[in-house]
Amino acid sequence: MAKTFRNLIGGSWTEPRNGAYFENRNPADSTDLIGRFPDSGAAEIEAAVKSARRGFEIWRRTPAPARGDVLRRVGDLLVARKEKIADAMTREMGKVLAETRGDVQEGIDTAYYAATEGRRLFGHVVPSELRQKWAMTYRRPIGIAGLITPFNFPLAIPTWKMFPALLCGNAVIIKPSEDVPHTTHLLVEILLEAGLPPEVVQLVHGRGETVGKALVEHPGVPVISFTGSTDTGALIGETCGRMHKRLSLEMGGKNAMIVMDDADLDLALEGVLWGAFGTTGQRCTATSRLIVHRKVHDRFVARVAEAAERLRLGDGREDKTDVGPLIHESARRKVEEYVGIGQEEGAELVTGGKRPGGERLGSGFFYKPTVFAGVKPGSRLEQEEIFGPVLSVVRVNSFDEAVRVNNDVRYGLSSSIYTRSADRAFLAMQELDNGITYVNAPTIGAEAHLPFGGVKATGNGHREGGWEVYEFYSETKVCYVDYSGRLQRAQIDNYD
Ligand code: UN1
Repeated sequence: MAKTFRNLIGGSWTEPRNGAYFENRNPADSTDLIGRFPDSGAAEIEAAVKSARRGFEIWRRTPAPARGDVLRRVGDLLVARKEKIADAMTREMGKVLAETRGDVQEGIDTAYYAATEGRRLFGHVVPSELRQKWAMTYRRPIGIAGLITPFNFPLAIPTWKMFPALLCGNAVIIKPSEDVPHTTHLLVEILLEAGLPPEVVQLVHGRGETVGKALVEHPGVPVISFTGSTDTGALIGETCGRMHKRLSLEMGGKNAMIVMDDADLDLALEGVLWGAFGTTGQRCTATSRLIVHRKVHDRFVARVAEAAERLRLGDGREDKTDVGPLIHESARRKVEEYVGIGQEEGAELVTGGKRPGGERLGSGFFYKPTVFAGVKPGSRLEQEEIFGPVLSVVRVNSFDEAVRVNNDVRYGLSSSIYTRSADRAFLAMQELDNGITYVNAPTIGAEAHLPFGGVKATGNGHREGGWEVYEFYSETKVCYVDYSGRLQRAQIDNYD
């Protein structure tokens, strides 16, 4: 019998008031039921906010280094359970074990970074324009942070949001994707074990349209952080704008790798396979477009297609597997729809473009790694996010044209260029209109201690990771202390 899981509200594991549950199944084998999770309603958000308020009053007064100590213990527990969590993550999400181990490692890195930030969280001391007066700033927590996370990085993304929010002294309510509730459950168990006061974290399972919406619309939740689609992000943005909430959005991508005529093609080949088909293409940073210089185009595309055909599909927990399944049937249908669109638009299907045959993969949501060549700039295949194992190749005549094609999409998360020319590499860093540019590496592989995010329809100006995210989860407070014993009027008394 599969286990029935609960929400964490008010420091204890509670059942949803409506008594409703949804099933969580293995995308590599949909007959494998992992568990049943609460299909909560707005009532759970109401209760979670009440509890988080109490948690916040305790936590905001806990010194930041002590908050950091809790996160250090969280990091230690993640290290100890890395293998167990990676296995559970692959079972519920499908990507291969090497990748889910990396996903846990990203959480570990984020925990240890947050732990040390507890002893920094710097403010400034600034000279005052007046005598015997100090001016300074410090960082204050904001209140309750509502966190809505996607399926593709089931551990790393919740940690990107939770750990900095907690380190800054906020209480959190997390609503993970209903496709990967188990991994967040395991993470929240660790937070409690590490000594986080129970009401500081609330875990509410359920659907975006109900629980996510209630969280975003609740007046008691002043901070929202969302990773997911640009359409949903726009809706959340409208609500948060109206309610004056602080909001961080991390949304879609249509990332390109540029391969110039002087590139190391062996290196670029490895890079594009990892960038396009790692996580079955389900990363916001996935290499979805390959922009190739005409001088190397034909031979490079032939090699990509041949190598893509050799990738072995399967259960991510088996050693031989290169590429796991898509997250669910509707994700696979979306991929099929785009393959159809590509063909209608006249792109050339070089490899893939179908479900694998045979019984071995029959009960999972697998799709063959797919490569389209002759993709036209401006076509839907070239412009729209697919979130699956589909690579669109665009042929270009020059560096300038490559840059133009890269930039001419609504998204702007990551980009990559393979070249041996230092001049071109630097020019690319300057001209490519994205939040992240890689030189001689694919569009994926962000590290936890650097800011992460994109421009245009990918984000709203905030960054996760690194040092910048601590600004998002805290408020700057300015303090002036006048020890002159008399009224000193700024802008007036010092210019008599
Ligand atoms: C995402 O796809 O949502 O750079 C995050 C990477 C990972 C994070 C991706 N470290 O691909």
